[in-house]
Amino acid sequence: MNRWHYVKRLLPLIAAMTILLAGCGQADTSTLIPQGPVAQKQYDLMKLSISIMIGVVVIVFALAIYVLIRYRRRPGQTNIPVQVEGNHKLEILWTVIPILLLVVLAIPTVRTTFDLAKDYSKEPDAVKVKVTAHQFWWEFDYPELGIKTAQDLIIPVGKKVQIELVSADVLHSFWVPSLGGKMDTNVGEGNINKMFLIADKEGVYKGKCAELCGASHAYMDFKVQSVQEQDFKAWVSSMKAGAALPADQELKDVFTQKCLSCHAVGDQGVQFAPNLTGIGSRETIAGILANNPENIAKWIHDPQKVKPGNLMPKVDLTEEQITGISEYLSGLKSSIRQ
Ligand code: HEC
Ligand SMILES: [Cu+2]
Repeated sequence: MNRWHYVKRLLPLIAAMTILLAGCGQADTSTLIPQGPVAQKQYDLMKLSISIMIGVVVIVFALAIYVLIRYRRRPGQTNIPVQVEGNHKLEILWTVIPILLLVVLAIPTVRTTFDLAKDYSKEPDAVKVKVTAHQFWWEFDYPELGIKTAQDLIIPVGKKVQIELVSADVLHSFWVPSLGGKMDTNVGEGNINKMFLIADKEGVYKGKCAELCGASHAYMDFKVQSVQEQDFKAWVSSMKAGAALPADQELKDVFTQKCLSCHAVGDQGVQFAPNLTGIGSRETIAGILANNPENIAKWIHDPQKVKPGNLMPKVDLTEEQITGISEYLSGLKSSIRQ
């Protein structure tokens, strides 16, 4: 079989890959479509380094192909061509050029690295958030504002959000591709990683745990939602206003006994599991299910089926109680997505 036959057979695959991969970009999840200055700087570095690498590859390959053709062994040739080993000019050339390329790459890389490592914890205007990663959910604590939430990180547009990262159990990694990251969350208060994010526009940006952390690592999703400043303030007030327990006395007792032993609603309960204040307004349930009463019920029915290995057990409840609690939770709105 001649060699072009292989190339012809590969062509459709290469064409299909090109089309498929070109379709990857989505403004809410792609590092290639940055939505804020941090992501933009990271993207600029990627562009610079990839351009340099492409330049090197093209030139080296062109030279190699030229040499292969130009100096190939011709029919009847028996002598060895002139050798250039130890040629000073060439050796200096191919030492100096890579050094120059590395300098060109190093200057913006070092500058950006220091820029992005700035700590705005003392800046009054920055919003401070302490992020705690858990198997398999995200806790967002706003110490200066006195609120705690989970799964959806709400931030004001255009403001610096200074983030402290810790883990409650194993190593995780905080990554919002279109805004910035990724950075590990370490175990122990002595080992806090810091970073900041800024969102240019209003929007919902998908986040991921980027470090294999257990059975449901792939489901450890979260969102960053950026809203206008006044909407952010309204959200903070609505979260601080707390939330009522179920109106029905029986449901209230069941919920208090069986759920508030781990969860919190308003100022009631325990902070072991996601704080459920405002859960009715979140994008998702448990970070992955669309937010509606049916999915809340599905979650309560069997949390292990949705997210294998997570720390919420199957709670013994009647069908009626599950429906009642799901509707109650669905009604726990914050000022976002009423
Ligand atoms: C032993 C502790 C525990 C108990 C008891 C418990 N949960 Fe959970 N719950 C968790 C944990 C841990 C998670 C986070 C799971 C994950 O996403 O990995 C969770 C998640 C949830 C979520 C999703 C939260 C979110 O942020 O999207 C809902 C809703 C929920 N629980 C409702 C309930 C209800 C209702 C009850 C009572 C019937 C209950 N839970 C009892 C530990 C508990
Ligand atoms: Cu994780």
